[in-house]
Amino acid sequence: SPIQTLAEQLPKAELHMHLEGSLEPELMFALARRNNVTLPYQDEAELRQAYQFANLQEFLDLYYAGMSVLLTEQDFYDLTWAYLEHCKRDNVTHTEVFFDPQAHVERNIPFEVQFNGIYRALCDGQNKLGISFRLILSFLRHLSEESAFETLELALPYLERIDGVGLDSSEKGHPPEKFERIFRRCRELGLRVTAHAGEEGPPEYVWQAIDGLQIDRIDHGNRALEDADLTAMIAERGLTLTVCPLSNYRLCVVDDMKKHPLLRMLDKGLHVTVNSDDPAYFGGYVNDNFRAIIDNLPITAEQVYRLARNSFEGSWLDDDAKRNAL
Ligand code: ES4
Ligand code: ZN
Repeated sequence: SPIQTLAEQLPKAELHMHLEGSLEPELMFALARRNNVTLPYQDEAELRQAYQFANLQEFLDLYYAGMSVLLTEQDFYDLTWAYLEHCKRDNVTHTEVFFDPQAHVERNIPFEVQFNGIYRALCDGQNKLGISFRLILSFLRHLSEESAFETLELALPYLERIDGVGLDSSEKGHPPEKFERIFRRCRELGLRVTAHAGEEGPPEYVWQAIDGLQIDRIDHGNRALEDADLTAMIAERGLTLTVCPLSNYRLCVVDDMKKHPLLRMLDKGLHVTVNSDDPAYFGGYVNDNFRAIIDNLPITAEQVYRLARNSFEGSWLDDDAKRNAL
């Protein structure tokens, strides 16, 4: 359709993508062979069969298991490079990616190994593909505050090359207030801050992320819609929401793509963007997410433009780069 072509061809920024969630089954098996890691699946097809999730935790269990093949700097490079090639295809010209260092440090992969592979690929993406980037260190909220502080300590030598921090993993039972001190410290260090909030957790967690963590952006934010005062405040402040349509569908945050709240969010004046979250697990990259929306919601060309513009405006590019982006 013309509107799908428009969405595909517009330059876009992606603001919510977990690098470990871009590990496609083919690369997972290739790295397993390269590293002599045994996967509990016969082949790629059997692994894909397992990607049926009733909630966030069922996904996270497979997401952490899948990472077991990532051992060397080259593995992290290959993972990141494969994602950047998808960006190129989708005309994603700027990307702000998360990585989960604690998930690898726990497996005895040094921070330096992870960082060097990821960062070298991102620089190659900038130089060879023209894709600008920001790198976001995400803390795992199911782990302790102490573990987050230890991780920040490991990251200190790299902070010139890390733009912000995030908060991800199991939301229920791990409210943002658990991380107020580490987020304050990160802000004092000059880092940008964002957090997953209101994906499965209640509106109260979105309030806490905004007031307690002082976030610059909200990852997901779907359940903010349950609280009219909260919704109005987010619109008033112009906070960007990084919405992930296919993720929402595959994790049963919405039970039908035709009921996805994206257009309602736009109508309420929220600064919404479209993102892939964990593209290898949820059925696709940025353009696939636009297609899911366009095929299921009565979206207009103006709204597609708005989403693309929001993606750059909500990014952590400087004002000059934002103006030149679209
Ligand atoms: C995630 Cl979809 C989602 N939610 C929370 N944490 C995550 N880590 C990777 N994907
Ligand atoms: Zn996410």
